[in-house]
Amino acid sequence: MGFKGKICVAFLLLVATFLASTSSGSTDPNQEMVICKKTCEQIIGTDQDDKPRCTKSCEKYHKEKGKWERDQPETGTTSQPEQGRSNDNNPYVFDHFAAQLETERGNAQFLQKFTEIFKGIEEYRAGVLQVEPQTFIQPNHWDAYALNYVSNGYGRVTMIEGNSRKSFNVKRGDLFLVPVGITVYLVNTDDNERLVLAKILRSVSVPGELEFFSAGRGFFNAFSPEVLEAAFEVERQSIRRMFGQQKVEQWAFRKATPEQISSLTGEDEGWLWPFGDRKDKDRHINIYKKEPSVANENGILHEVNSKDFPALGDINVAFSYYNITQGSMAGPFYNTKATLVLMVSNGVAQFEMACPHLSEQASSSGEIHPRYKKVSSKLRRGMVVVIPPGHPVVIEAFGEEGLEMVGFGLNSDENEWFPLAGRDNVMSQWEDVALELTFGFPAKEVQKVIQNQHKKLFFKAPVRRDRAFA
Ligand SMILES: [Cu+2]
Repeated sequence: MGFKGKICVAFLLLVATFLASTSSGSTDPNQEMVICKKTCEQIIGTDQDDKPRCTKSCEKYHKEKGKWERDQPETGTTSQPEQGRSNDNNPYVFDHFAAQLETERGNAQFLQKFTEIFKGIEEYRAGVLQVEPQTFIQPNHWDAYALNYVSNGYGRVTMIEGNSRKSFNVKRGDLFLVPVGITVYLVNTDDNERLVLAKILRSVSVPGELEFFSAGRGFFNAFSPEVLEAAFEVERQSIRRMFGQQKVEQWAFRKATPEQISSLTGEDEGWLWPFGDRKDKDRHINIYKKEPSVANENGILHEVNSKDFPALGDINVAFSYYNITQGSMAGPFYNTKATLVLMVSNGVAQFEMACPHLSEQASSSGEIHPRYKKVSSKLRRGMVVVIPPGHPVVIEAFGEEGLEMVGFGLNSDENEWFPLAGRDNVMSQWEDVALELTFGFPAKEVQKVIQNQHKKLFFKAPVRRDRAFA
C-alpha cells in the first residue's frame, strides 16, 4: 500500500458527477460548466486571487468550445474528450489530474498511467503538487526521479543525500530534480501564495507505479517493536512515543509556525559533507537564466535541456515553456525523439496534430485515406496533451488571452525539434529537385510558399471567423 491513501470525499463526488454526466455520451454544456467552476474551487487554481480568473476562463472556454464545435466538419476530426481520463477517440488529451491525496494543507494529483499508444513512456507519470501557504511537507523518498517546475509561489527545498544536506530556495520559474530514493522535504515559505509544482516522475521499479515512503507517515510502524528497540537501542516506551499509532494518521502536509518557517529558511546551503564523493550536481536552475530559444511578437519559448542543467540527464527529460501571445500560434513543428507532455498553465489552447496511428485504425475498416488523421481539441488550464515523437503539431492561443504551457519532453536524450513552416523550416533545406519531385511543381513555385513566412516557430494565428480550411 503506497500513495493511495485518502481521497477527498468532495473530489469523489466531483468525479462521480463528472462521470454520471458523461456516461450517456455528450455532456450537457451547462453541467460541464458547473463542473469546470467546481474544479476551480477544489482542484485547479494557484491562489485565492486566481479563483475568479479560473471561473472566468471556464466561461470563456465553454463559449469558445461551443463556437468551435459548431464550426467543425462532421468527419475528419476527433472530438473533445468528456471524461477525466483520455477518451477512446482522442487518447492524447487528458482533461484533468486525479487527486491521489487531498488535505486541507495541500494536495497531490497525478495523471493516469501512460499505456498502449504511449509505449516507451510507461515509466513516466505527470503530476501536480499544491501546497498551502506556511505548510511543511514532511521528509519522504520515492521510488522515482522527480522533476519539478515551480509554476507558482515560493518555497525551500532540502535534500539529504547520505551524509550531506542541501537546501535551496525556489520560486516561480525554477526547475529542480529530486533523485530517486533521496529524502526531500519542502516548505511553502510564503504567507499568502500557494506553492504549485508541475511534476514529471520516472519510476525505477514497476513502470508507472509510484510509491513513496515517509517516516512521518509511519513506515516504522511496519516493524515489530522489538526490532525497533534493537535498531535504535532504546526502550519500548520511547519507541511507542516516537512511532506510536497516532503518528500514522498524520499526513505529510503540516502547518508550520512563522518561527519554524524562519528557522528553515535562509541562503542556499551547499553540501555539508566535506569530502563529497557524490556528484556535486546542481539540483536546481531557473528557466529564465538562459536567453529564450525563440522570441518574437507572437510568442516566447524557453528551453532547458541536460546541457544547460545536467541533472535532467538522470530523468531523461527536457523542459520547455511556451508563452504564446493572444491571437498567435506555435508550429507546425515536431520532435525527433521526445514525447512532449504539455500542460496548460494559463489560457485556452487549440491544438491540431497529424496522427498516422488513428488513421491506421480507420484503415482496418477498409479506409485508406487520409493517411494522417487530424487530431484536435480545445484545452483549458489544468488539461494535458501528449504529443508523440515525429507528430507534426500546432498549438494556438485561442480566445481572448495569451496561452502559457509547461512542456516536459520525455526520452529527450538527443532530441531535437524542427519547424515545418517559417524560418529554418525543414523543407527550406531540401534541394530544388527534391521539392519538385515531392510537390509536383517547379521548385520556384514551391519556394514561394515555403519561404514566405520569415518568423520562426511563433506566427499570427488564423482569424477564426474566416475558417478557410475548416
Ligand atoms: Cu499518432
